Amino acid sequence: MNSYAARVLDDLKARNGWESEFLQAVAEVFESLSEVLDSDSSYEEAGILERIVEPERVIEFRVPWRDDQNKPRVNRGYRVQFNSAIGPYKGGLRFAPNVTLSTMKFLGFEQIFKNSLTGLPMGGGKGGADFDPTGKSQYEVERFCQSFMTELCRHIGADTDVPAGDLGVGAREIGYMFGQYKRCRNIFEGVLTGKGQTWGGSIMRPEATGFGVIYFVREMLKHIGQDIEGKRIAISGFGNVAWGVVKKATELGAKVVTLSGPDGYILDEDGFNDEKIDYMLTMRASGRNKVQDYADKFHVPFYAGKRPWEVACDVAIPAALQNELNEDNAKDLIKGGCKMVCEAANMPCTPEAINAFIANKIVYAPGKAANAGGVATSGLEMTQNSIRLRWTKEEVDAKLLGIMQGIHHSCLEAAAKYGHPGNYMVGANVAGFLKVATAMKEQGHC
Ligand code: 2IT
Repeated sequence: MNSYAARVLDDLKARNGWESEFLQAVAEVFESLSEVLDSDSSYEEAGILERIVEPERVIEFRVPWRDDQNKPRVNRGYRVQFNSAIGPYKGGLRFAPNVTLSTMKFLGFEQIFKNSLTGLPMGGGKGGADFDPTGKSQYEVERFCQSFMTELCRHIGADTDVPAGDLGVGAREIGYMFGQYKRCRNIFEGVLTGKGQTWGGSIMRPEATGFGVIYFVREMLKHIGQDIEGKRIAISGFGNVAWGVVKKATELGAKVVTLSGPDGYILDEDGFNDEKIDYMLTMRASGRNKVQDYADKFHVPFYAGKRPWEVACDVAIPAALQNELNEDNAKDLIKGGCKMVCEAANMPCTPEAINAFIANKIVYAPGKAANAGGVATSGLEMTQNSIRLRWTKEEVDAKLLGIMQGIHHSCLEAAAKYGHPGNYMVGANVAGFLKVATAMKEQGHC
């Protein structure tokens, strides 16, 4: 690692030692920046790294609500407004029991570079709460969302900070939060993305993350002279991102054979059809968080407590959680003949797993490049809200495809220019960083 980057990282470790996910995300980016920093001292002179690891603002707040038994409950809410050098803060809200400030900071940090890669004017932010939606009633979720937004509404706005969904936050939660924002602020504006289709939401936003991932996979395959048709794909998760991945992969003639949940994974050798794809939505809406329901319904094998990476595949797409795919899983994939790993979740592969892929010449794409189609389409939703127009499916899809092809090109170009041809991780980190760092330098020491 470049000595300036190493110094800033050591200092961060000394001060933020317990924020392990955040430190992991920073270390990966800094590692990738070696050649950039070695060849140009202006980043150090402008103190870019010290500033870029420090969120512009962190908001942490109490979220009091009552459950269906009228029992008082309290959760911890967050919004990390990380970097606004190239646009208003933009990024999702995650409701999950394991959310900590470290989770929010790692996701917010990743979002800076991801949003930069889309080419759209969006800064980086992330938020959420340690609220567990599993088993909660619709009314509990509604009361929680209203309480959460009662505080958050004073910190966000269409030109300040535009949240969206993430794990545990879908169209229903965005609806409850938008309604509460409007009551509190008396403004109807594009303050959240992933809105309903009749009140400002962009067509295709629900599918966009997964579609974008498959567009990216197709570009990577094209680059090595291959076609996506006929490819056997193993994926993890069964939520919004996995749903979009399965839908587009199936449409393009690939065969997805797995899904996973906290309870284990299912193996469906027949691949997916419309009924099975729609059933993913039913499983998600049930709030049970169990993928075994799929196995029971379609009579396919279920492997309790296991990960899907032991299944032979051509392409693996982790679409669930950070650090869900470790070195042992990576070795299983390599043994099973996997040739490409494309991250649909944020930071799902551990650093050891990534090293194993690169050492074994597996084509590996980081989430900040491959899953940027979601936030990119959020950016398109913001544009439509600003111009008070609604684009057609064809218009949005064409723009999404163009953005994913643009990201693929930027990654390869930056990787080649800085001495790591074909390395999508280095390429994504460098290309994402350069745009933000240039803006920060031009805007002075702020
Ligand atoms: O991780 C992500 O990029 C998201 N959760 C989507 C963020 C957004 O603002 O659409």
